Amino acid sequence: MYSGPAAAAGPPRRDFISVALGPEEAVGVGGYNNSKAWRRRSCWRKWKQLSRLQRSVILFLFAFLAVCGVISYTSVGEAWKSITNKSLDNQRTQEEIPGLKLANPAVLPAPQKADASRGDYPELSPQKPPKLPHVRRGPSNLQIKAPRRDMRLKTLHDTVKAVEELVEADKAEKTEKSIISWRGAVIEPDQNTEPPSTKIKESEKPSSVQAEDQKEPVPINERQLAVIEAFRHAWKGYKDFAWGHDELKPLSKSYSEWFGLGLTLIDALDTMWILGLKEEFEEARKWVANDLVFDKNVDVNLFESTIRILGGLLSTYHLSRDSLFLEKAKDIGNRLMPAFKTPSKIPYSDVNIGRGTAHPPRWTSDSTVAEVTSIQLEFRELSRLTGDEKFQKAVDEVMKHVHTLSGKNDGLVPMFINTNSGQFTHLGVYTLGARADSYYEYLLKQWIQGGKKENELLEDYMKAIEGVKKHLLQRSEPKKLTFVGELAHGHFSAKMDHLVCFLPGTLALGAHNGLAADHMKLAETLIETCYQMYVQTETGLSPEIVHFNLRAQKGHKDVEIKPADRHNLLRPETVESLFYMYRFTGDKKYQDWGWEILQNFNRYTRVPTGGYTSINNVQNPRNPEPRDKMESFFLGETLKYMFLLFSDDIDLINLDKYVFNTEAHPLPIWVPA
Ligand code: DMJ
Repeated sequence: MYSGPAAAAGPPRRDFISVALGPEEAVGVGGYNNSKAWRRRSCWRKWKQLSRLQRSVILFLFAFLAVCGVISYTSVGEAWKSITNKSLDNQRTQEEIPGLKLANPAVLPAPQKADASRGDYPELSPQKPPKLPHVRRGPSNLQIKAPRRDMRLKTLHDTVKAVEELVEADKAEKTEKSIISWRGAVIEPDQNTEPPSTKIKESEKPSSVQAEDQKEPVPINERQLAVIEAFRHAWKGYKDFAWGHDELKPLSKSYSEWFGLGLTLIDALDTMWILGLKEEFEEARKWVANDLVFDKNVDVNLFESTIRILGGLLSTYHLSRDSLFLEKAKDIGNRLMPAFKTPSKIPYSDVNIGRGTAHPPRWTSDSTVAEVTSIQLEFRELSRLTGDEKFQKAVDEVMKHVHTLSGKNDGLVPMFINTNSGQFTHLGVYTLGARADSYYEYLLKQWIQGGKKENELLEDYMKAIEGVKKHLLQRSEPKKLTFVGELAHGHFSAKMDHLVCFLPGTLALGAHNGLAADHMKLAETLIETCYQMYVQTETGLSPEIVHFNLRAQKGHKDVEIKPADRHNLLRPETVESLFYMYRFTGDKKYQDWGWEILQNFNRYTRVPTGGYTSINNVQNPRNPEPRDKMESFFLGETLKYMFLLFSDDIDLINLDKYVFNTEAHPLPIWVPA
């Protein structure tokens, strides 16, 4: 090695590291001497000639290399790779959605790419690990050769810490990979972020974040295939005649707009995921990426857009892990927030999502009780995912306020609430049907979502069910069907909306979560009644509203239908409850009942050129009077619940891990049972 003229001329400089050997030491003045003693002495002399700084630096380097060597032998190679992948992914995500930076990346699970122009999405194609140049496998992967630039400058302590972080990141990535799957296999929810206000204790961390082996996919059966066929037929109509619009008008081969936000398409996204309709999903995703714009001067109903759009996007995000859907959910969530700017904090019914203004309906300053109390699952989840508390705060405040209100009757609530005073209005009328229904549903479901800790919710739910038993239950003649009627100023009415048929499912869900066993008994009797609402009509399809006979009359069935009530809107509630009942009891009769209903939908509501239609008259099989409209919930809810009902795979949306919003969009339970 060349030592330069200075080294040859005088004593070596001591302010830099030099391991250059002078000619005498290198070869030895008296000729070549390679004895051990000579070598030891020579090395020692060299060492002593070094400055203190030089010695410290060499010692430090040795220590550094030794520690890195030991640690990296086990895991650095893989971890390194994972970090590199992650940073590549993040980089891609941000490049692909310019302007859409994650507000709180720290609390978000690692997002998948959100490529607006790309048609595919990661989980649908075989999962090949991305190729990384120059990264070898195995223990020798201690990447001292090619560490990241910033790593070279780290102190030993920092390095060890960084290595530990890499190991953690690696574990997290492995877990994430193991829980992403397509329909038919386990779909694990992403529960591993914390609600902003409640810290989940280490011991309560959901099982899904521990590595879980995936089980074999359960094959799809004949009935499920029939649901897929029905969905495809409905989708064909929507695609051909209403693409990107709110609802299909299958007879006139056109569409109707409500909010102008592609309602059916968004409502159907997670159904397609669950049914395994990859191509359809991919096409719909493209539309969301390229054409779904919320910056529009349009009034939307807060409740409907929350349960269908926000709920649909959130659940699709959870199933697909595609950050596109979360970004869209954040966008619509933010745009809905002006609704809460009222004197009482009880939200207005309508919001202009482009202008950021909100207002009640033209004729009143009241909001509907079910509407203001059935947006909580979605906004709470949005807070959990974004780390932004404002969403949860706004909806929790509504629940807390309603909890304290007077005007309830043994836990039963009136149907209206004033946005100025915050008080119930139109007191004295109690129903589990329209305008109150999902208040009861969301009491239980929020309690489940939050890990069964929010006692006020449970208290209100239990009280309300007691109120139902005390005031609203009656038995019909001749079959003695137990039904849920209504109470108006002390007068019982034997009227029951089809909407009430959500109740058996909700009761069963409560019983499954440890609530009173008699709730399950009640669920069993009520689902029989709901089924009879179908069986006792000429088409085998339920009308919108029935009146039960309280007295036996010759030639009369239990169910009476008024001319104004004999329409069927393809609603999901009975099928929804059948799904819960089958999941919790395993009694095949529930599947058979659902199968009959599907066949009757096919018989009376299917439009040959594509799509299904609401009908005006369930009592006339020869002419059910098609209404020329396919509601978005037929794809979002009815067919989804059908598919799940016919499945024997309890992990296909496991009810201990997911809670369905009122539009059948599954959201993760924060602390699963
Ligand atoms: C859906 O939008 C929701 O299920 C809501 O809670 C009630 N109405 C329809 C379905 O019938």
